[in-house]
Amino acid sequence: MSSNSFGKLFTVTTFGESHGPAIGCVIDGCPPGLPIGEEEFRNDLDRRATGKSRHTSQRREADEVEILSGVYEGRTTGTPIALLIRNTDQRSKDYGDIASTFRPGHADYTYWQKYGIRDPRGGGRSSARETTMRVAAAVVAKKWLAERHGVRVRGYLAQLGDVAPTAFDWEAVEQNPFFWPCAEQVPELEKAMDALRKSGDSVGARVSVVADGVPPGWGEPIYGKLDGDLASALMSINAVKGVEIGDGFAAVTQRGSEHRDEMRLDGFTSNHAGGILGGISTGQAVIASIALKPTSSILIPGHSVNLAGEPVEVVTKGRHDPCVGIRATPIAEAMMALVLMDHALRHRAQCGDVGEVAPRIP
Ligand code: EPS
Repeated sequence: MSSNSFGKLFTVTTFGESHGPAIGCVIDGCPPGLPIGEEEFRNDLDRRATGKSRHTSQRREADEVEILSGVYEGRTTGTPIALLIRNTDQRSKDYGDIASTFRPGHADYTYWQKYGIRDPRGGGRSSARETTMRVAAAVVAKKWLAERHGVRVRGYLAQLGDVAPTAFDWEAVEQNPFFWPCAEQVPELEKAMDALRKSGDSVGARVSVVADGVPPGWGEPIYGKLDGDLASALMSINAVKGVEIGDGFAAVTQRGSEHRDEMRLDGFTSNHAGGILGGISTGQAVIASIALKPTSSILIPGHSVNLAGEPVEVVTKGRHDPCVGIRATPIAEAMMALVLMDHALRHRAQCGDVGEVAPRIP
């Protein structure tokens, strides 16, 4: 299967299936000398993992990273970094019926049509399990971006179904299982999710990611625009159906006088553009949002067809997330970090000698 790699100078290839023995990735192009240890993967992998609250899939994976290559005495060597995580909690019998049935809203039908063969266990390669390795690879990217450029990539859940945050506080985001920026609303969300889970249905979500500290100049017009690459990377996350950069679709009803971010010597007066103009970073925060569809694996019976070409009724068994968006914040951060890392190296390769150009708007 092709297209399991992305990036130009900082490339990431992931491999593995949800119920196979292991998942993994190979990162190529990482600059040498970056200190990195297995323990540094723990935090972000735990933030993304299943089974951490009653509001997500109850599959319990240890998600222990093994660094197989590319790191010597705790520092990257510039050679390919191979990371491996063994799968430990597969329950493939839940997928017995799925082997001969296409779950509505899933990749079952399209994988079958494309390849004529598929691994149905846990969704195989199409499972969100694969996103573990994106988050793992991004631990390396986040660390380099922070150390080399002071870039910080953070995300939050910006909408859950029809509930939107009524206040915003970055401090609150890491203190609840939803990555929700308003602590006061968390009990309301818990109640809504408990009711949803009982009903057997699912709901969509919106996740926003913000990268602070990105210097001006990253991104390559015309076909390697920073926003173009971000959109592609974010859209590659399971269940994502929409991507916005900055104000995104809200720009449709705005006037130019409102949308353009006026410039003063002491800073831009707004950031409707999401920190990118002409495909190149402005030096403001880079801001992107994604829309995640409601999980297709639900307990409510639905119509489908089976391999024999007969109409069937499907009820999805297994340990599924009633809202995949709840675990998507670290994944969206990861894709933003991987794209920024790639573009940092690409900018350095072509324009590293240009240096700081005056005037620079802070
Ligand atoms: C997933 C279905 C569930 C989730 C899985 C993603 O798998 P299973 O049915 O095998 O329990 O648990 O997520 C993960 C294992 C993970 O690490 O994210 C799906 O259909 O995408």
